[in-house]
Amino acid sequence: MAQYTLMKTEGRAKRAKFETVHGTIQTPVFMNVGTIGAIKGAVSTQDLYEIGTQVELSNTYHLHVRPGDKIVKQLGGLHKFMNWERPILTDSGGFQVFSLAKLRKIKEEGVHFQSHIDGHKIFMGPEESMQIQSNLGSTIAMAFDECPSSVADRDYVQKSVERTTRWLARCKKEMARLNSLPDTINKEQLLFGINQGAVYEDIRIEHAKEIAKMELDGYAVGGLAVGETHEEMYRILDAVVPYLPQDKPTYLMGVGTPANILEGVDRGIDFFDCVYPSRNGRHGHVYTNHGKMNMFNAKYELDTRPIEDGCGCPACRHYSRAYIRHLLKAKEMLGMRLCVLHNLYFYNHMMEEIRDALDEGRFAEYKKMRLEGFAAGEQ
Ligand code: PRF
Ligand code: ZN
Repeated sequence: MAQYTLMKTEGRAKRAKFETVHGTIQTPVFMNVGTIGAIKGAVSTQDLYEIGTQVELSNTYHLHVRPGDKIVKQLGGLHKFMNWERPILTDSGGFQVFSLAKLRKIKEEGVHFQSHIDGHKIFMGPEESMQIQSNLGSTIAMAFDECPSSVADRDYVQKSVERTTRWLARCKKEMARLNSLPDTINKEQLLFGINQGAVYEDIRIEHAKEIAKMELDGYAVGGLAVGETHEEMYRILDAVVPYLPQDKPTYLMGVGTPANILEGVDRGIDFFDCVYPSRNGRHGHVYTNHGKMNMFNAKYELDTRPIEDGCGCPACRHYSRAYIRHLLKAKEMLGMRLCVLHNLYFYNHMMEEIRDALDEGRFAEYKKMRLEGFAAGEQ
């Protein structure tokens, strides 16, 4: 069983450690997104060790469709397959089915849909999602949920959330069964529940109270960063996080910008994940202490400085802005790769600074300094 130890608080912000069978996670943490079992942009697991990644995140749905979770199990599980020894969190497939798959039909038993790769019919419910995640052998499995649209009406959201609660009970039961089987890869697999309820505070709070009773290993807030404003997202977090168990990790799914993360930490979130650093990096957009830079910009043509002075990432330690711009313009893969490495390092490093600030009781000051820096704009 995993052990969550709260080491320090500042307001609602938490500084903790989460001990798992694949090692200890220091929180607050930013998980690096490798949907198919690799971070997009030609980033290897050796790179991840070098840039300080603590947790890798992959997706149930994608790995089920290709190469197939049974294949991954035959190869010894996802850790062995991708040669990564630290914790892995797998998302349940719920969200991806809703955002990617074609022709989906939601029923009490689960979701019928078509693969986004070749259109073949797939059914996924709570049990199937748990079975796939068990085959992958991830450290943390996410519950199978429905993420209603941010503009869904109240009646729909209420019914959807009630179904998500019933699905969670089925996930818990199925995981207990799978963890007790002799050939299960990770018999200590953990389960995080997911709070939903769109922008309706009362539905969210009611749901949080329900899932808090279920004694899960951690609690996520899902259904945010799906089109609502940042202010609405912060309002929901202010309302709901206090109802999630304080002695368990909290996870804000799919969030977000560096500023969103600082605000999330301030509201009691331990885990974050987002495609922004890798996706933006692939487009030549890089994060700095003074906002984002577009590396395609002509003003970097003769710029011999690194992306950011003093940055310890592999791109900044060895290459100039001028060279990276040239690579990007020539569509050379190394250009993308260097921007992705810089961005992931930037996020991982910011989390380390956040943890240090919390340790030393100066998070409020750190947050203020960071937000002012980001607002300064492109240099
Ligand atoms: N549910 C699941 N995964 C998710 C989300 C969700 O609501 C989100 C919402 N931002 C991102 N990833 N299962
Ligand atoms: Zn850098």
